[in-house]
Amino acid sequence: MNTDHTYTEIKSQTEAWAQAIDVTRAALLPNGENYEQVIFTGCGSTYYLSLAAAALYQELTGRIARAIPGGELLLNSLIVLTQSKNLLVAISRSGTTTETVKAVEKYRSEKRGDVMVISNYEEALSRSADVNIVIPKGQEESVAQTRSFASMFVAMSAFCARMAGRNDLLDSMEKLQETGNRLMEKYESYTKEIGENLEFDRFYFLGSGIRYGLACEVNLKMKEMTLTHSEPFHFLEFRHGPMSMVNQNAVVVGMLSDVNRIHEAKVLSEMKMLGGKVASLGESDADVIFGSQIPEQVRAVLYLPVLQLMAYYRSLAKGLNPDSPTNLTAVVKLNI
Ligand code: F1P
Repeated sequence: MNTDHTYTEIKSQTEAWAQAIDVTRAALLPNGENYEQVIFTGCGSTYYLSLAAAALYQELTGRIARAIPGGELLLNSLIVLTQSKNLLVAISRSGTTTETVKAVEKYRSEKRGDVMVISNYEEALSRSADVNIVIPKGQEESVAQTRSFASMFVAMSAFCARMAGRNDLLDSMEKLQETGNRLMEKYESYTKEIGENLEFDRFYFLGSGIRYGLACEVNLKMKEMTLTHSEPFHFLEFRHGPMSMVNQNAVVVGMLSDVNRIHEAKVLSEMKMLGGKVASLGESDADVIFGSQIPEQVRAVLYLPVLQLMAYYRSLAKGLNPDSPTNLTAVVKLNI
């Protein structure tokens, strides 16, 4: 049984991050002022990426952005589409997921606005786009997205920085590659130990603001690769019911921000008091310390590699194959 692809893809992902920055720097981007709203769409991992994208775009540009799953944009488009001018950003590793492809086709046929695509493969979806960002170094053999997701996440972050006219943020992203490599080297054994501990039977990923979409994504990794009960929450939401589930068997992963650290760290210390195993990640003063000096808005990809490794090691410890999750295929193709 080959279980190496996921590991290799996680560990080599920072090269794809670098390519994502280069490609996005070189792209001819539209003027954000031409649109009343930007809609980010995708399915599964790439829908979660869309959630983070909409939050970051709106935070940096001050203009309206929202996220919707590809299937919802296809079947219930009126919940987001206005008659006014839209920019649709479709995100897809493969570029061939039926819901995303069909949603873009419908949007185009209804003349709703321009289309941008972020992908790892140059497929018809990308070729038909008004703006096309392709990151081949993010391509993967594995079913679950790791390197691909992170590469598209970096491209999305660079896109938002450029749309906000923040070249300073874009420049600071050049330090991501080196920091990501350092984090994997330093914290792989820490994350392995938690992942391999099968006394834990439930994982909660807490992330707020632009980090919520990432919390969703790492929760998905835990489900797909390890078949473990796992859920994402905004930090303060966790007190409103979910914390009933915390006991000695629970891991609570906190993706700490700088801006709201006091409030977030308080939630984590309360969960520790309830007996949960807490693992925190942040720029400083955390179990996994970034020490990157990269501005908060464009360094969020740094949360990913160690948490992907946690899922990878848990998958192996449970005797599963991380490269091919149960019941899943790399692309969902439907006859719609
Ligand atoms: C989206 C996706 C993946 C997921 C699964 C099925 O694919 O939902 O996120 O892991 O394997 O497909 P894509 O549109 O990003 O290629």
